[in-house]
Amino acid sequence: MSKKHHAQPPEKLTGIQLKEVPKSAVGIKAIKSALSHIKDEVGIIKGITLLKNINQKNGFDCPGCAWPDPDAKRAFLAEYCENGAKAIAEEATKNKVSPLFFATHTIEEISKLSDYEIGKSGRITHPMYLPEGKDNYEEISWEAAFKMIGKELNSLNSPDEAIFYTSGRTSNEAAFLYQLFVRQFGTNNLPDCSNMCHESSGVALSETLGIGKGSVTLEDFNHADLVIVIGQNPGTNHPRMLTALNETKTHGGKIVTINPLPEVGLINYKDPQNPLKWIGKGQDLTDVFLQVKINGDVALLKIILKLMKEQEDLKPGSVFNHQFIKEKTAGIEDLLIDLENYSIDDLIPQTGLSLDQIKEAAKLIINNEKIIICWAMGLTQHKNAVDNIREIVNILLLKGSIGKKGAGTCPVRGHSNVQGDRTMGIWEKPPTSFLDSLENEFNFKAPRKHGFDVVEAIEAMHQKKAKVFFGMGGNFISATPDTEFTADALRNCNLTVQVSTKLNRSHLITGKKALILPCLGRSEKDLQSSGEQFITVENSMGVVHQSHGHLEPCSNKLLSEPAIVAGLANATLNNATTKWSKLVSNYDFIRDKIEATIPGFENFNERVRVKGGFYLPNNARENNFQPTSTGKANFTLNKPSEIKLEDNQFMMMTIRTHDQYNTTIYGLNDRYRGVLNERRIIFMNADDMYNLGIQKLDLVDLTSHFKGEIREAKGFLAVPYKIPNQCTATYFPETNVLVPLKSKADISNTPASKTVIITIKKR
Ligand SMILES: Nc1nc2c(c(=O)[nH]1)N[C@H]1C(S)=C(S)[C@@H](COP(=O)(O)OP(=O)(O)OC[C@H]3O[C@@H](n4cnc5c(=O)[nH]c(N)nc54)[C@H](O)[C@@H]3O)O[C@H]1N2
Ligand SMILES: Nc1nc2c(c(=O)[nH]1)N[C@H]1C(S)=C(S)[C@@H](COP(=O)(O)OP(=O)(O)OC[C@H]3O[C@@H](n4cnc5c(=O)[nH]c(N)nc54)[C@H](O)[C@@H]3O)O[C@H]1N2
Ligand SMILES: [Mo]
Repeated sequence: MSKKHHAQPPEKLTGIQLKEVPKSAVGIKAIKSALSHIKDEVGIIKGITLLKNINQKNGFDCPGCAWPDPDAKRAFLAEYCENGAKAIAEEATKNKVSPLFFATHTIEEISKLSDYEIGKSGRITHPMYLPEGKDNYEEISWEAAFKMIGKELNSLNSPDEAIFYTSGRTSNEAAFLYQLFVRQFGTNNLPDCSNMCHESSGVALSETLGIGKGSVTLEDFNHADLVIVIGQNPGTNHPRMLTALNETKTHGGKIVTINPLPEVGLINYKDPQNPLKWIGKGQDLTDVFLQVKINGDVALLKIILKLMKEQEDLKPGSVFNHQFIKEKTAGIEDLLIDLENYSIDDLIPQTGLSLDQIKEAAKLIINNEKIIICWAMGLTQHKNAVDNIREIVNILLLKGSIGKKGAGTCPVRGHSNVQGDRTMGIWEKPPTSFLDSLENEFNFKAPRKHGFDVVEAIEAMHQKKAKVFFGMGGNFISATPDTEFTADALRNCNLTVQVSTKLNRSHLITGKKALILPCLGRSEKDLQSSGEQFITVENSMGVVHQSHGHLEPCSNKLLSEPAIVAGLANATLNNATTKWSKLVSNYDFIRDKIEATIPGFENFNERVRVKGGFYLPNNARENNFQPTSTGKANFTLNKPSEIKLEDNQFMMMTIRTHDQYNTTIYGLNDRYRGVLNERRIIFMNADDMYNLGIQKLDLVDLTSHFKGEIREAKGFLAVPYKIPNQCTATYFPETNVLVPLKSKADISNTPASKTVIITIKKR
């Protein structure tokens, strides 16, 4: 095993300030915050050019989130948000991590820094190599790096001993080439960040509706009677979604929010693109707020289903859409019988709500037909996460609220191209039809055995069944659960390779040997032998469009991700029939191959050149559920949470602050929750604090409990907050050490990082 550098951020506190929780999100403060990040990281002149180009039809796709851009009108002040601006500032930063930086800083030294400090060191400028037994990275040529990887891969006993991870920023072109290379090498070991993110949504939606993606378009928000936002914090993570919710309200629709926290962004909002609205009261968004307990959602949704049925029984035809149910769905009888097994009285305590509150929301569902339900990690990262999402689908199906204007499913994706990566075949469980078509087009035998997902990959490395880890983007050590276990897993590898833009902890927790391959970012020009290239991405609503970088690359040693894959393939595969270098010379050639192998990409090169891009086919949107097992939309039977807390135990959800992008820490504030300059905090209910004798800002240690195992994280400040009792919240990655690898969602295998059972001890 290689040397043990620090896998977790240091325990050091940074000087907390608590402020009142703001009453409104976005507005002038958001603009000020965006400009200050841009000014500090990039400089003002370059910064303005950058902001002008984000999400414009001839500009580049914001690397922030996957929220779609309007089809027609783009905002006058440019289509970005505060957090998009921060994402850009982070990528276009003036700071550089050069070979000199690595020569003068040991890995041990860097690993003692916080993730905030590591990230601020800047963009990586050269390919770097960490030889076995050394503690400093050294410069290496691209050629030597590729050769080393090729040699290591070819010396494995089986291709299944290598793992090829992907994070969701990778373009369609890079992702397609990458999975092709991995399958030609001979494995389906293609875990990706999706395994920790919306995998539960994909599983639930495929089973019930025959497509793993959402069904609505942005336009639908203008027509919805009711939008339900459950388990999601768009004010921070998808700020441009607030504009869509505002449209719903302007058109007379209502909004129900279901969340253990009263997230400000959902309560009230001031349009950043309309300076006249920066002052004054702002727009109230949420009509009904249900402050559910963590993991109380199935119980809550079941009560709503029961209330719907009660009303339908009283006045048949007044609630359910019988024509839709009869023509389009299967399994309603079983659902209605199963509902009888539950009583509202038994379910209520799990929700932490009163029946009257729930009735208010149920009434809106009962009385309206065009309903959109949006969700994110608050639903997908639990043991019964798939049940959460199937229960949502049950409600929509009873109402016939799918496949029509103003209605449908809206899983709000995270990374800007995570959905596209899956479409391109970044999947450890590829469908047979996809592999068949790869084989036909590229004349090779594709492996058929399913590969490892993220959790299985960690287990395999820990058991030394996998020996090479390759990361196409992302920050595996900090994003994954069970930090110390995962660190040991990575240390067991012979070689770990990270394709990255910025320095992160995954460069420090390595195998015996390690490589860093620096790549171009979204905002940078991508020059290949035939000239400047653009890439394509797919947003959360299935629109495929171009992204074109405008900045000079931060170093002349960077390669694009497609070029890195080609280098890798040329150095690894013998007798390759695929002309990798030719494909990379002009990305149109890659797009031709995508068109030839993946349905929905007809005339890809032509259609993607039309400004704004094109929609991929979506059977659920078209009201066709043929692809499911029954050929119809399926009702399902779902179970409420089975977690029983002991009196001294708490449920902990690990969430994002307003100043982070997953493991990239932009700053130390969580402005919308009134916490400044500190990340090591735990939000607690004030009564719970009183009962434990804990006062505001007392220092506490956390212990997680799972099947007799314990894990510890020390040194967190207790912050009283409006959160249901026995519920707590902390920030990841600091508390990932408490998330047991084996605590994961049924079927989707997603780490249950929103239901960590902990005890809290005052220092
Ligand atoms: N600025 C910024 N943007 C981002 C990201 C980022 O880190 N920063 N990350 C991107 C990625 S990859 C993703 S996946 C998305 C994540 O977007 P979100 O899912 O919004 O992110 P989280 O911070 O995980 O927040 C989860 C929300 O669910 C609530 N919640 C937790 N547990 C439960 C529960 O049991 N029931 C209910 N009803 N609610 C619950 C929490 O209170 C919180 O409001 O954002 C993307 N966009
Ligand atoms: N406890 C807990 N854990 C979680 C979550 C949670 O809610 N709670 N959320 C989970 C979720 S939803 C997700 S999606 C994962 C995220 O997991 P990852 O996708 O692995 O992590 P990121 O932090 O998004 O990756 C950031 C790194 O990507 C690199 N990068 C940025 N841009 C580019 C680029 O254009 N190309 C390349 N090659 N590299 C680039 C930079 O070096 C940066 O350091 O984390 C998961 N982990
Ligand atoms: Mo995500």
